[in-house]
Amino acid sequence: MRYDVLTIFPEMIRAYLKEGILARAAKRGLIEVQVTDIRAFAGGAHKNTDDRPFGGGDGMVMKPGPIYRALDSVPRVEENSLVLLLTPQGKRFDQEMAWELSRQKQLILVCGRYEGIDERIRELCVDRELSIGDYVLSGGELAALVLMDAVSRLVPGVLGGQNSTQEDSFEDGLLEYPHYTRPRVFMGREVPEILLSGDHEKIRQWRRAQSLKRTLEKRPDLLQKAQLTGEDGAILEKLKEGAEKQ
Ligand code: 6GU
Repeated sequence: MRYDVLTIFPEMIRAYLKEGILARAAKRGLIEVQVTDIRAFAGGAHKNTDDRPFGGGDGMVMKPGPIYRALDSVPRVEENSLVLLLTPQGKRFDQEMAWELSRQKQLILVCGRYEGIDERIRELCVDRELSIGDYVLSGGELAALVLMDAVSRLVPGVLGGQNSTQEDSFEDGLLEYPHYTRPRVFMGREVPEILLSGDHEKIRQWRRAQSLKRTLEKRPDLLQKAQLTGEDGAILEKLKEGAEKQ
């Protein structure tokens, strides 16, 4: 996977990629991140990348020229490599979209700043607009990093264990079960007995039930879309009965 990130704050992107899973993935050649400084494509003595809005009003708008030329400078791995604009107006990014994007060879991410970017860039150059949630960030940089993180961990080989993504929250539409490591007793609190039993089938059942319980308690909205088995349904019924009795 190759990412090209267009931004007026290249160091914001580079800083996050210096450490952690993404840094390791880049070192191993599983992902490549090229950061393009939009300002390098701005004209004039001041290299302005923004200007006042036609029609008046507060705030500044990112000029189309620098972004257009920056996009033009990005080598396309495929003829139809996706150009994504990060904006709160975009479609909400989720795990399903992360999987879909992880199958691309190249993602070109345009980080908007200020009040927005000139509409003609959206019309001429952008394939899709994405948002990471219903709140306003000062720019698309954090959103681009969120997207690259979520997508990269789905690229084959980026995570150590092959199964590590399958058990993640949201992969089957449920939240993850609780995790424990040593010591067996911490501040007087013991690790659930069953996890020490060595009975893998029992452990699997306990974890599944915990996932269902947590999802019911914390994110009942997720249960509508979750992939549930008959066994899951029975567990949920019991959990709901228990809740009614209390
Ligand atoms: Cl992608 N950009 C900005 N500026 N704010 C956001 C966002 C993106 N997603 C949520 N809020």
